[in-house]
Amino acid sequence: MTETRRMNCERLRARVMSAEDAAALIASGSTIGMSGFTGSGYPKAVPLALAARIEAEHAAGNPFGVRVWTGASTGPELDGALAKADGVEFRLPYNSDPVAREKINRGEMEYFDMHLSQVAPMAWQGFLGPLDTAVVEVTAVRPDGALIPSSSVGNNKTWLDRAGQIILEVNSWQSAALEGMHDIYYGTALPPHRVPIPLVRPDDRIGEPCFRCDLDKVVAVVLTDAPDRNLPFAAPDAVARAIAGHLLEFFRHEVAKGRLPASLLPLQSGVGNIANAVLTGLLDGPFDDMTAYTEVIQDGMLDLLSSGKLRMASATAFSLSPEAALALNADMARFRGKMILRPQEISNHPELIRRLGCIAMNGLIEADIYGNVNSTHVMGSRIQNGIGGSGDFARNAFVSIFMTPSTAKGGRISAIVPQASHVDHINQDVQILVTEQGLADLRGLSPKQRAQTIIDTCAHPDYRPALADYFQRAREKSYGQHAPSLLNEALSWHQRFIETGSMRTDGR
Ligand code: 0RQ
Repeated sequence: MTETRRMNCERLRARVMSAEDAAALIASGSTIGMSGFTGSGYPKAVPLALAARIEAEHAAGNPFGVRVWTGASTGPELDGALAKADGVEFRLPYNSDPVAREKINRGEMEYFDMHLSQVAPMAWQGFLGPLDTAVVEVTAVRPDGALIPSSSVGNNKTWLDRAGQIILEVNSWQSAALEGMHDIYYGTALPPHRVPIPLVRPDDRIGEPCFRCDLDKVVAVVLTDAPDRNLPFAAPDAVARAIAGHLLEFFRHEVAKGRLPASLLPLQSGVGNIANAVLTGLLDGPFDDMTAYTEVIQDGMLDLLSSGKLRMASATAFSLSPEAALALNADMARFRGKMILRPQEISNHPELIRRLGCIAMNGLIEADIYGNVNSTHVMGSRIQNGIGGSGDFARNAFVSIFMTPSTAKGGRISAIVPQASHVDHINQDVQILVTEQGLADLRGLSPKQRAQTIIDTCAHPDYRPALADYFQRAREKSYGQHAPSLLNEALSWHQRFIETGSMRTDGR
């Protein structure tokens, strides 16, 4: 049941309307900045109503499409519904919806995959064009019109400030106890007026608990009561546990060497099951009083907060399984003092990541023997999700870790390849590479040393001989000897999968 008591602003009461009426205020061809980040805090009613409207317009023979900007991934009611309706002409900055992914890979939707820290600055710099409408989910509207943010902050501050008109969804499913958890920083400016961001510890609060909002721009308020639709995490399997084990051993080693403090440094953990498994592994590790300065708070991070091992977590959104989201909602008041949600330009800010010395841990699709990482494009051309925040963190971290199972697709593909078919993270930004086979510390190694270490430590034993053979021949025949490569052969390694469905050479 929707709660009108979440909408406390007298001035906006006259703007309360149905999602259908609100969607009717969006023109074809317009650019919409929507809330939403990794399945949290996205609008749930207006995008569905807009999708229905688009379908009706198409059925009547009228073209209708919109350009959609968000924080990151959203949910089926937004990306899924709009993609199904063939309503999205252009999308940025991150997508993990399967329907939208298909459209993008069929060439039916344009997609600008970008660093998440750069979305708000680029919007302000005017590089992305005008923003017509903001559609933003909030937890409540205060009497003075200030907006209490929802389960993600993302780019909402920027959308509210930049958009010509604003549509609010006030979602009473979100816990009222979210009030006070957010820290919205209004001190960013464009060059040459930029100043240092006054954040020196992950738990520093430098902003305000609410979004400011020009009430004259609010054209509609839609009341909803709908859950965030996050995906469940798989229980850590043997591969995930082995990766977590190697990482814990590495952290112990670095603490013993005096290169990391006993409470480690602020953790950043990427998306997916492996990242979540590593957090779960830290529950049993010897590290206490840890902090997180990251993008998303996953189930594993909540468990660490509950156990007391993690003192606090700063992020821009929750990325929880449905069960964990319900449990958190029921217990939000207990967690509120231990979590801060910030705009993504702050959660992912290079200046802050470098200053705090984050430990970045991200997944990958493939890494080559020199440590270049492909996070986004299967076989170099098919987008999976996007670079997300992995580049913001990898380039600026105290130590940049990438982790992956050593094979994909039931062992038919090696995650370690002679030459990455697409590069998101250059080898200079990849310091530690870890698979279930082992952990390669690449810091201070030349390309040839890196190649030997990665083949020996990270590659699956089934693929080691082929990689070692390639590396040997590359050293004999390469044009240059700094990072030996045989260009035709490196590419045919991938071609083999496309032609036979397997990278294996033994026919299995
Ligand atoms: O395909 O779904 O068809 O089975 O890729 O792979 O194993 O489920 O891995 O969920 O950990 O995601 C890099 C995609 C890994 C993720 C990536 C296929 C595999 C499967 C997914 P199916 P898994 P994960 C901050 C951090 C970029 C954004 C980022 C990601 C599918 O980590 O999106 O880091 N990273 N953000 O079968 C062919 C290979 C493959 C392969 C995997 N070598 N060849 N297919 N797959 N490896 C957070 C944010 O920014 C929001």
